[in-house]
Parts: sequence; C-alpha cells; structure tokens
Amino acid sequence: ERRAGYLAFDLGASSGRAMLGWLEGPVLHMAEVHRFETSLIERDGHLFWDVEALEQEIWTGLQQALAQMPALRAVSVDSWAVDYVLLNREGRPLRPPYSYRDTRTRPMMARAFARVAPAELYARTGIQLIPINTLYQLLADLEEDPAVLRRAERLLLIADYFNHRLGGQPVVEVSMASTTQLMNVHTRQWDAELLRAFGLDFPCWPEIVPSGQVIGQVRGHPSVAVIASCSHDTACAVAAVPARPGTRWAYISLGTWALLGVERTTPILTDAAREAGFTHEAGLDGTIRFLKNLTGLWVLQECLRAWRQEGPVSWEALEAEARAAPAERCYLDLDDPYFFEPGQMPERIVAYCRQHGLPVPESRGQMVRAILESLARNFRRALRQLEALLEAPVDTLHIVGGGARNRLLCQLTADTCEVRVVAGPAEATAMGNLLIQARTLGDLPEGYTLRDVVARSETCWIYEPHQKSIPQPATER
Ligand code: LFR
Repeated sequence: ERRAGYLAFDLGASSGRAMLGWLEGPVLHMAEVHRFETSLIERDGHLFWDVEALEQEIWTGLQQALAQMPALRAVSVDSWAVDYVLLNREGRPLRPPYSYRDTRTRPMMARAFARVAPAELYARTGIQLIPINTLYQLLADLEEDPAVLRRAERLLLIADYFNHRLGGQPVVEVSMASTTQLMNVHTRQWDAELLRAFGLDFPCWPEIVPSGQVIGQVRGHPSVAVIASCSHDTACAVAAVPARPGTRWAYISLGTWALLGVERTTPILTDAAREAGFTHEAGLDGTIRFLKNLTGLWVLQECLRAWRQEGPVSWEALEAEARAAPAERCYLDLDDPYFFEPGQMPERIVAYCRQHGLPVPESRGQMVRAILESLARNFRRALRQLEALLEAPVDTLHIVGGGARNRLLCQLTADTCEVRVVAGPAEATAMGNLLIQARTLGDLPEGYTLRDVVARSETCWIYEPHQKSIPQPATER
C-alpha cells in the first residue's frame, strides 16, 4: 500500500496508461497501474476513436489505482489534441469522435482561407495551419452533417471529455483549447469573431479554464479531486522538461509526433513564423509553446506494428542492426502526407524509395536507419528555422517522451543538429500531469518548482555531438 498521491491518465495515439505518482520530499515516484490500447475504429472508410472502450479502461485504471493507494488525492487525464466529442443533452456522445488522421479534412483548409485569410487566422490564434486542427474538422462537419453541430449541447476535447466523465465539470482546459485554432492567442478565450466568420458560433462551446484547477470530484469517490492539469499531452511534457534556468534550451517532445520548439512568454506572430509552420500553443502558467509539428516515431511505430504481425520483434536487435547499417543512404521526407495514414508502412517506404530513385532498404535494420536518419535531418532543419526566428542559437536540446529511450536516435540527433542533447525523462508527460496535480493541491515542497522536482526524480542522459563514449548521466540528485 502506498501513501497519498495522484493518478495520471495519459492517452496517446497508440496506447494509454494509468500512472500513479507520489512525492517523497522533492522526489516523484511513479508506478504504472494499467496500460491499454487506444483503438481506432475504421468504419465506411473513416477513422474514429472508440471512446466507450477508452472510458472502460479509465474506470479499470482508477480501480487498480485505488486498490494500491486508497488515499488517492486526485486524478487527471491528458491526451493528444485537436479531436473532440460532441455531446447530447444527456452528456453522451452524438457519434464516436473522428481521428485527426481521417482524410475528410483535406479540402477544408482552402475553404477556411476563402473566409478568413491565413495571415489573419494566424494573427488571431497563433496556431499553425495544418489540416488536423479542430477548426478544419468542424468545417468538414458543417458540410457533411451540419445538424450534428446544431444538436450538440457541448463540445469537449478528448482529455477534457474523460475528465468530465470522471466527474469534473464539462470545461476545456486552456492548453487543449488553444489547439482548436479557434482560441484567441491574446485573450485565451474563444475568438467570437472567428466563430462567426466560420459559421461555427453554436452554443456548444464550453468554458475555458486555466491549467491546474480542481474541476470536480470523482463520481462515487468524493475524496478524489478531478483536476484539469494540462489536458494536452504536449503541454504536460513541456512543463516537465528538466531545463536549467539560464541556458538557451529547446525541446523535442518525441512520441508519435515530434514537437520541436521553445517555451516563451511572448508570441512571435510574424509572417516568417507562420510560413515556417511554427505554432503558439498555450502552456502552464501563461507560457507559450512556440513549436513546430514534425512527424515523430509514427512511421517507425507503423513499421514495428507491421513486422510484429509477422512475429516477435526485439527492438534491441533492430537497433543494433540499424547501427551497423551503412550511413546516409536514403532520406525519406517523413512529413510528406504520403506517410500520414496508417497501414502497410514498410511496403510504402519501399514504394517511396523506388518512386524517388532512392536505394531501397534491403533489411529491417536498414529501414530503421533510414527512418532515424531522416528524423534527425528533419530535426536539424526545424532547429535552424527556430534559431533564425529567435535570432539566437540553442545550446541544449532536451528530448523528452518515449523517444528519449531511443539511444541511436538521440545520438544521431546530436550529431546531425550539432547540439548537445539531454535525453529524458521518457515519462515527461505523466510526470507533468502528476506534478501539476500535486502543485494544484499545494503538495510541492517549499522552495521547489515543478522542474526542480523532475530534475531530482530522473536521471537524464547527455549526448554530445559526435561523441564516441557512452552517454553520461546529467543528474542533480
Ligand atoms: C502529441 C500531440 C501533438 C498534437 C498531435 C495531434 O501527442 O498532442 O501535440 O499536435 O498530438 O493531436
């Protein structure tokens, strides 16, 4: 039995898990109590999330957590962004929510720009112009099924929906709200003029609440608070980057996506920033995540998924093979929409190489190498764009999220970007979620910031460019 603590649900595009956390002085301890798949449903050629199944898993996770920690103090859900659930008057979904990988939004950006010019949209929201945004999904709804929006009592984004199912108020937390591209970057409220301009001024828009707020109690467990930590997973991850004040640091939150950027207090709403695809997402304590969405481990995950259907695959063996494979034979533009949809990834890579006159990878190891090198090159391009926009160099690149465990990728990134990489925590998202809960309840020890606690709780690893030795720990413990 464990002492009092917090429960984070972290829902990712491929899996979700329930993580218990508790503090001993300035050190956060964690234990995973439940893990489950986040299943996509394919129906009539469209992709949906199975929120009913996810909710079941969340209640199961809660039971497991309570069994291990009866004195649980709070719970909070975080998830990927932009996707939303439309609720009827009884608070039930009007339909399963679409996945942002669904192709229905493809023509919608052009439609949107016919109503509001891209420069104006960016000036108001600060959000990058990419088709996954809630805005373009809603425009697709307006065309295909306008009645569903009129019937919707409420629109909640994924994590906010589950916080509500657990017992919290039906609100949207600000880090999540920003990703819709309908929140004003200055006021941090829904942009009423944009809603009108797009014909989206329905009564379904919920209140936007700040990060780190108690929004209710768990149904059936009134002693457990429901907290809106940061509903957006990337906001949790960046809140937990163990950066040292005074360094010029950037981060890559590296999971299915690679979110590369910096934390700021003021926006950079220039044409150059818009054209380079940098966004301004709302973060903890009024911060801004000035970052760019790059494809992360998605293509690799899809290859692994395909190979695992043929038999067991050991990542260790694959990584060793990739290390031994010849370097820099083929560059794949992983941000090409060609790689965006799920399925048949190894075959698609081969076809891509043929089409582009590139040497076709002859083994799984070679394919992994091509993917990782291509990622590192994309990181370099984005990092140089970032430095140009900031008019200042970056001296430390923090890699957080699952990708921090990928040693070959961390070293390739340091080499290719010519920058010191500090890798870890791999569990940044869960740590951010848990520590925002702890802070909300006033449980962080006196004199410690959230980032101080992360730095003391985790061993991170330093990769210098072109180093031949094994990575060194960067620990403050
Ligand atoms: C990462 C992430 C990104 C967001 C993408 C789609 O999990 O939340 O920040 O752009 O998923 O929602």
